[in-house]
Amino acid sequence: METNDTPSAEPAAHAVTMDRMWGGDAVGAGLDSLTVTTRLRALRFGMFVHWGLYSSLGGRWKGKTYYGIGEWMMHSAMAGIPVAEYRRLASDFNPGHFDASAFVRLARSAGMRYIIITAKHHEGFAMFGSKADSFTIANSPFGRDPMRELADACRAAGLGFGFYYSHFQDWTTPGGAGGPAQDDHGAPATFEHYFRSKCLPQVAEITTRYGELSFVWFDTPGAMEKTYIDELYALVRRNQPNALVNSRIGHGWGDYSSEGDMEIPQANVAGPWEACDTTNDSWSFAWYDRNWKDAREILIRLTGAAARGGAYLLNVGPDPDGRIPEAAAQNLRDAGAWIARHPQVVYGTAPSPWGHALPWGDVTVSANGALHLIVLQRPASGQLWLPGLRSPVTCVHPFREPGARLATRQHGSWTVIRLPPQTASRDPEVYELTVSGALQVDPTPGVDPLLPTALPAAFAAVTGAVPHKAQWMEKFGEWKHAEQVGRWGADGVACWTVEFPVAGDWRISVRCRGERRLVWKCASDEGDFVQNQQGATAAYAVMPLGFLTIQTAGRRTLTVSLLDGNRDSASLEGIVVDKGPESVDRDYMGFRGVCPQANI
Ligand code: FHN
Repeated sequence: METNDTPSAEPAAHAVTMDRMWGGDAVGAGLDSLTVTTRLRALRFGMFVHWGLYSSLGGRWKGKTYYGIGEWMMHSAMAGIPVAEYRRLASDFNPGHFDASAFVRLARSAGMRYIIITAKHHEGFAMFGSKADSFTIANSPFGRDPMRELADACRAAGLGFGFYYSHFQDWTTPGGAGGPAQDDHGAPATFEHYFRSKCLPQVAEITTRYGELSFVWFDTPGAMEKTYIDELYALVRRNQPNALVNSRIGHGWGDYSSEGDMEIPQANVAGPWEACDTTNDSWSFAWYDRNWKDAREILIRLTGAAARGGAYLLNVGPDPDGRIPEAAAQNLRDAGAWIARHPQVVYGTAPSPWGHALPWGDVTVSANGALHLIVLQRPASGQLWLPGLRSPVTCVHPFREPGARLATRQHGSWTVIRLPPQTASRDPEVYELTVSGALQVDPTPGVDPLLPTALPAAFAAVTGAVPHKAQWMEKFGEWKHAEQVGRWGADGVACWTVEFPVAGDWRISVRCRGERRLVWKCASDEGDFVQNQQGATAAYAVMPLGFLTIQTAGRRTLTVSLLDGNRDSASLEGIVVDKGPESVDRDYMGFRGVCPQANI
């Protein structure tokens, strides 16, 4: 993995490298896709645990703090710890406060239905005793088999259980990717040798010793040849006929796809998939990292994943004593309390028929066809504008008060719902809406009259410029993703088809980055346009262009072009449409792959 601190609109080398490292997200060969989708949606929320020797370092080596994902401490991109010195850490590894039942209790109270833990990460240290290698927890002062303790505790509590295993990268084993190029006798080390002597035997160990597994989670297949992956997948399938294998095994194998790290997609994703995410900014424990996602953010991201059709695997990093940091635990418990009050909104639901988040929140669908409107940002007026619902509404009520029917009215193609008075709680509100007959929705994005509406680049028709997912790190290994349009030709345009509920003046802002100054123009299909010059920096920011007059409500197109500025640096992540000062937040984001309001 390469670092790149400079965001660029270009398909940066490191991003290409990382896509290759992740092995792509297409799965073509594996268990039946529909069955896997149903299983993942029923589970929906899982606990990821990054725990290894690196946890004892916690982001610090020889008194110096290294910022970034802590499990990479050994790597030259972080502290660059020599192999022999790193291996010696095992003789002090003693996370004596590890308590598997506490992990399981936390997962359950968070509403998580499965746990996946690192059996071996890129450092090469096995968190289980292994006949294939001596660099294991069995040879540490700790001496216990925490994998067995956790597997047993999960089974007793009815949670799914699975292992993460780094099959390609192994930095301390000769022949492993990133590992020593010579063996202990000075002979050249081959990947073939590492694969046969360590990877395969260890995967055999974890898939035969711990009972039935729900998951085997591989990571960063990188340049591994297909024959190795074929063999590995076959081994897992033989030993664990029902375990789900993620797409990061590589070469299109796997039963479901893993999205990029820390990424909730903006549009519904077909087929079975899972997002993996962090509770702070690092997967493993980092002493300084208190940038916790609070319960609300966790719920926004979880419901965002559910509304896009996927599962959400949220990580915790045990501290040097083997305990999950209390701040993360408390946020998880708080999120779990909300989930316990709204289980039908989360588990087993189908994705939003709109295919994307709405300006005020998101939608999941129950098996009986009821819509759950998850309100993350309540309009001050208490009116919720729902675009494009074509089926007649039979009833809308607060999720937990079936008897309290809410008034609705129709405004063109919009259904307007009068919400009950606001409570003091910041928790997402949920309303259940039922329709008569089959559910029919026009997914065309609607411009909300009361809230800023983000129109992400991912939903634009683009010509003369290049739509591309930019990926970059802010701290080492902390990935950011942006569906954006770059490489703007002189004739380049990004065009959105949208529904305007009312005529009038609408402010148009661009969310962009680039160098120096950029001149953007936004035109409507009615002929009005607004253009303006704005400063651009390396970070995405929302820049207002001005007010555009929409003469006739209804279906309109908005077309954005770049009139002047450095065309190679210009990157457009989308536009924001709002009514002006009453609904303005200049820092309005809306493009982070979660609900637009997440960052207001
Ligand atoms: O390199 C690893 C990283 O340490 C972490 O395990 C994440 C989790 O998805 N996977 C790899 C990077 O994508």
